[in-house]
Amino acid sequence: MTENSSHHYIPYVAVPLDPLSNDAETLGDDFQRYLSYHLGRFQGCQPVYLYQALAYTLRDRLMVNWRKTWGEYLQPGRRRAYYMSLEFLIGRSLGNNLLNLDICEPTKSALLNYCTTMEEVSSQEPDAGLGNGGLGRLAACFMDSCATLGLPVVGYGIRYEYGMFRQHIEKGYQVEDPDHWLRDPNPWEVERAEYSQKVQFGGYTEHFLDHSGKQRVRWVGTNDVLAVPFDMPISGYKNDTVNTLRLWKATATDEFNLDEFNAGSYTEAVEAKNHAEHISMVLYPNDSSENGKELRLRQQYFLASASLKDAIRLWERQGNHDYSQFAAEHVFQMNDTHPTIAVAELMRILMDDKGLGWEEAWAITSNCMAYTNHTLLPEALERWAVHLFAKLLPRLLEIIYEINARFLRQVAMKWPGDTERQRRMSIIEEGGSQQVRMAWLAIVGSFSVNGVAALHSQLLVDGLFHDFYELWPDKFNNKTNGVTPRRWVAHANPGMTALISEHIGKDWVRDLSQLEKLKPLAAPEYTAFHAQWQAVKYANKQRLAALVKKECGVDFNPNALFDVQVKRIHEYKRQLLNLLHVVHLYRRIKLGKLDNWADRCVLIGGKAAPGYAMAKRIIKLINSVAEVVNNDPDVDGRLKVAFIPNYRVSSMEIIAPAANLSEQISTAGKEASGTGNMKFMMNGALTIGTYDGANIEILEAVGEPNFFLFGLRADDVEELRHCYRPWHYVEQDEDLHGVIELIRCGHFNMTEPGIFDMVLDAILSPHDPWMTLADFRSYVNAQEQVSVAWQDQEHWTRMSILNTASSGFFSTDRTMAEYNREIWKLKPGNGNGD
Ligand code: HBZ
Repeated sequence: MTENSSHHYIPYVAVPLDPLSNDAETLGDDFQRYLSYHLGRFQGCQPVYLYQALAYTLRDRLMVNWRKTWGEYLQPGRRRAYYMSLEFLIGRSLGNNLLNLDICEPTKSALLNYCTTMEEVSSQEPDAGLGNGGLGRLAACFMDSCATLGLPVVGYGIRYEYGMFRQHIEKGYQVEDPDHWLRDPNPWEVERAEYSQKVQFGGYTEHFLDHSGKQRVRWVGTNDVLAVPFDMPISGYKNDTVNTLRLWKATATDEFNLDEFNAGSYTEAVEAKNHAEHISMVLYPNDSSENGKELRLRQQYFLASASLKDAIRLWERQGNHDYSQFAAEHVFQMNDTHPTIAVAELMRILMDDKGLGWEEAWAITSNCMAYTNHTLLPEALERWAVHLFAKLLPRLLEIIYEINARFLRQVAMKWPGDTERQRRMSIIEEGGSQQVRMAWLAIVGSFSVNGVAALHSQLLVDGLFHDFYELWPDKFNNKTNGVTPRRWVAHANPGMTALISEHIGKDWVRDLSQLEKLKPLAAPEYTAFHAQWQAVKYANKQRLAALVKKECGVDFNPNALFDVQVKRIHEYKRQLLNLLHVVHLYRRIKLGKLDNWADRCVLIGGKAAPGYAMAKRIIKLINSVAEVVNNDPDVDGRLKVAFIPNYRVSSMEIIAPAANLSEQISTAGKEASGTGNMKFMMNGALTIGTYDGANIEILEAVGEPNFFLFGLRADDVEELRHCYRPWHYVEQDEDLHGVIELIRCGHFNMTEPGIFDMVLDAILSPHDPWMTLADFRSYVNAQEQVSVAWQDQEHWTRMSILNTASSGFFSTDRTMAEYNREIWKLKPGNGNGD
């Protein structure tokens, strides 16, 4: 059903919605009503229904403000931003909404009658795993902060039926299981079929003269798919604001089916429905390389097209038709290149559907698109084969060619005769088979291009984007990432939250810079505060230890140093370097070299892309080392190693508050920003890290004495590349030699000989782009400083407090305020962003 289809609207007098009471009794009544009248559960039921009943009870409490917030944002002339992202890694919503609505306490007491706990109920909620890693989680944190700041920002994404795969470990190997997270109804979403949009694929174009003699184009003979929006409420923190995340589900259009029905092909018609629904069936699980699959391009265009049409619908519904005002009232922030086909799609809509000329359409498009880059890795830069475009999106390809032709004329004017530069800057890459360079399309079509940490943004303009920077220096800017302190501190770490609030008040949750006020409390004389700080961390470690026991069967002693690396498994993130250190510690135990020893529990977690063989083998190596170390009687509890399966948002909520040491050890210049580093810092972990991504800004904020820095810098890495000789390090370093030999001789894979040769070969190759062995010595030395520092618990605690106290900058409230000040320029609503 589309808005202008034959289904008509029934006007009715909107009933004023009264806010619902939030006392324990009313909450309990509503909860009970949902349980029995809506879900049909009477005496005794599985806890999942308690979760659902509670979620509906909370959703009711968001409705009044949801409606009010929409109303405010839809006022005529009000400028809005749309965050377009193929990924929103939301995790669970229950705990977060309870916090934001400020009804944790009455809800807890309402649940008392049901012989259950809040933990049990909230653990029933499946993670909304609609993302791979940092990029998707960042989008979710951004949504939270925009709501809290009252910024009129709508998120547009895809409602994948299957989110990020679930990982389990069999005999040490990763096994992927489908994540059918929507098997049970999702109580948070509201389907709005009346706002469905049609998205075209395939077909061909016809050029014709319209009645006024103007050249026009129509795209015909297409297979259309219907995009149906499902809205999720995004609550602001105690500010009566509820923003919207609109996720599109693909279904077959009625028209599509109708032809088939008429031809008597009932089953084919149903098949067509199936085919259409494939578009939103599954999230692609690659976090750093493109697979070039047609379905992925379909997803990208599906999102871009449906979202732009929806934004235009909203605007026209307010009575707007004068497109000269469109750019003044809209900004589309593109999360990486994934949705950048939006540049060409907006051109198409403005010209073909709205009848605007090229110049006018281009002025609008290039003034309302903005692009965020999240990676410098060449294998992650999206390119699409021209032939695929020609088949799937013929009209879009024509437009991209025209954008490119006009752009290259501009390049030729600025640098006459520089054909090499034209070749480099062309949106169409020539060569064996032509490719569309999506990042170039994004840059050419946007008024703002940003990186996600200071170093990353600098490297972009010095390297990859240099030609474009020379042409348009003012387009490029930095927006250092952040994380939301609501989920990552107030919700995940209630013990620390209460302790902080007791000393500096509660306002820090919405103004994280206030954590600075903790700094004086790090002074040696505040021993009672330090003891409380330690006690909170200890309790969090007990909670994590219980999880590790349950998931991995490994005993973690909460008195030991908890040394944690959780993130996607990738060679550039160097889980291998961590592992070489673990093996080094193991050898030290075996050799009796126990000077400055600190007992450690090393926790590693993360998913490997299913097609990334090396990453999968690294997981196997971690598990194999863990098996040997944990079962060797000589180790005697001094060292424990565990790989936590199925690492996801909800596991991080247990892990971050319990970490003592945060491993951020990527090859310098390769991690665009990192955001896990910020979650750990806020929760009082110390960082061991390279001079990379946002680590640099973390180091500057907390000061060198409170950070364990090691390794090559980005420019060292590039210099060394020409003359990298990994064997040189092995020969010069007895410890490294011993570690490599211990792995090589099969100590960790007695029953599966040779399986780790590929891993060793990779790090021993002079072409190893990640230069793991170059940083080994410096890393081991930094780890020794960690162990020494850990011996002095009082000093460690002071450093831990200083890390939390210095983490204010890394709130996405700050990040969003910067996007708004420098890119979006929106007027905040009734949040606290005024
Ligand atoms: O984005 C990450 C960066 O690696 C990390 O450094 C940064 O902090 C974070 C937020 O800015 N990038 C990703 O997470 N990228 C992906 O997940 C991805 C997903 C699909 C792709 C390519 C990359 O096709």
